[in-house]
Amino acid sequence: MTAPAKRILLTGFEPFDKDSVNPSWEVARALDGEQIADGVVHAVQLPCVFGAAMATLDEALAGLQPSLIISLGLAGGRSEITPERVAINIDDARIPDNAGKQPVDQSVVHGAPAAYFSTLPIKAMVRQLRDAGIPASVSNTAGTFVCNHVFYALMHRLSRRAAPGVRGGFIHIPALPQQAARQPGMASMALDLQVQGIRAAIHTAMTVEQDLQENAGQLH
Ligand code: PCA
Repeated sequence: MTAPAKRILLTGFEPFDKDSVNPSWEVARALDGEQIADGVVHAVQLPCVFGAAMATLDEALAGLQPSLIISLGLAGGRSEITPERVAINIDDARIPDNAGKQPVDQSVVHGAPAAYFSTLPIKAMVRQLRDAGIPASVSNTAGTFVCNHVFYALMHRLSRRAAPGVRGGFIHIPALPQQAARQPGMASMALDLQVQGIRAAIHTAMTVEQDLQENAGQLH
């Protein structure tokens, strides 16, 4: 008898900042139901709202009991797929979220640690993507908006659960060409390539135990 497939939770965000599309949700829903390695993808859309995004994530975690959790978000202006290294315990919003909230210097989780590292094999993912011809780099900041908020909440939850082998983290992705066409000069990546990249990243996270020890640092 074959073992039941593991559950992979893949989240994406609804559009924000008056946009009509968010590639993070387009990628997540394109992969929904797909089998990758020995897991099956379950796509869940998160509201781009402080607090509510965390609540929706909590529901999905409780309902699915996934063994891998990857949250995706748009990083407008980035040209590469960027697995994030670290989530920080701060909400500091330059623009309002979709409920009009704009917190300044508030903790994501009061009294919790300043930061958590991703438990995804971020360097192995970047290597895998580059080898497949897809631009990728490790990012050392997920910002201080709703993406970092969800990333921090996810890592805080995982750090408090005795669930060995459960990994999680966050990947920022570029804008879609249709978004860049409205903002000339903005970097973009076609949806197909983004989907291919996230599929490869998930496969790496499902199959590579130990991350690579290769340089992905930045001077500033
Ligand atoms: N990107 C935003 C929030 C939602 C999204 O897709 C961010 O980087 O915080």
